[in-house]
Amino acid sequence: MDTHQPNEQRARLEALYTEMRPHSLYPLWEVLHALVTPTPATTAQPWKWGYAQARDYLLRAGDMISAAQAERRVLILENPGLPGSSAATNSLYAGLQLILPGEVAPCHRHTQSALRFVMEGEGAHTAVDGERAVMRPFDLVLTPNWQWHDHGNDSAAPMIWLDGLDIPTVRFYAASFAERMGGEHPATAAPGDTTARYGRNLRPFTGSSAARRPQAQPLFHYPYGEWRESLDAMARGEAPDPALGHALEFRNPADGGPVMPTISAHVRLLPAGFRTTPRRATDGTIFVVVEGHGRAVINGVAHDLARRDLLVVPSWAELVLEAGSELVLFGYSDRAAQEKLGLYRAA
Ligand code: 1HN
Repeated sequence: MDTHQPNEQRARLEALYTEMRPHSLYPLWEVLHALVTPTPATTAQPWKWGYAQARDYLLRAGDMISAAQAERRVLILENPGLPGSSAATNSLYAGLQLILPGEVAPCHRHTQSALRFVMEGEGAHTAVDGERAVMRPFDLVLTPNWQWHDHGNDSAAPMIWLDGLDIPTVRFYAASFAERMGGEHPATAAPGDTTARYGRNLRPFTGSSAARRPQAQPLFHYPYGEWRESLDAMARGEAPDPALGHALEFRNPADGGPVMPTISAHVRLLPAGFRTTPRRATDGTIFVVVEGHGRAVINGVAHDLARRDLLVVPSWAELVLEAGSELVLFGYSDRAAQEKLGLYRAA
């Protein structure tokens, strides 16, 4: 509103506000510009978590509390600009989960959609509705909305992965439901069965992907070996996109769209020495450095990137990526949801 008001008008308005407040009534004209901003406004901050430090705290927690006791032994990567929210961006959550040899993270399901991106370790598994995905470094594994899931580590080493969930989104809609089964889901299919049926541009001749898994999200394991090879082929075949480098999105084979209704995931490769042009997008993004080193310059502030570091780039922050060596990144965001809602923009 026009802030040049006579003192007398101001005093009368303030008196009116004071009278209305107990009745839960407020003047829009005092807040309109803060509600409807010309460009995205968020208190979320750009932030980088060094992997070595986070890993050290996580392993220390591993000495103090079991996976069974904790239900999930996870360190939340909370955005310093969203304190108390357990959120990395306005809509998404990120955490680092540790599962030690012999442990089981008990079976449960919830309306939050989740992805796992393996940081280290090999041979532990996530079971989705009783089908195991045996996980290797930098594999992507999905546990879509309302699917039973448990984790176990039959290997001899600790296993750590990044959890990405749409917890703040589900909280926004007040649509959280959860159920606990405990223990491990009884086996329903051999490990790799879904990948064999849906992961190679095939599908069963009869039936639909929804018959296999609700909401037509059959595939839940995207191995590193496969996506890395695709990225490499792309990098050999053409010049990088100036703003993105070489980028590939993970897709749901049932509809060709993003991997889950609320979360999109992608990988990108920047050749050594490559520097992107500045780019902004409305989808705040959480990145993992899979290979190489370099820098992310976010709103003009540089963050050094080393292998396995984690980075959050909030909505509409200007991002420039610089590859010191060949740089490979994994990223996830709420682009999937924003596109459905007609909100997504990039510039
Ligand atoms: C969850 O189910 C997992 O299944 C990890 O591993 C982290 C954070 C909040 C709510 C549910 C998991 C989670 C979670």
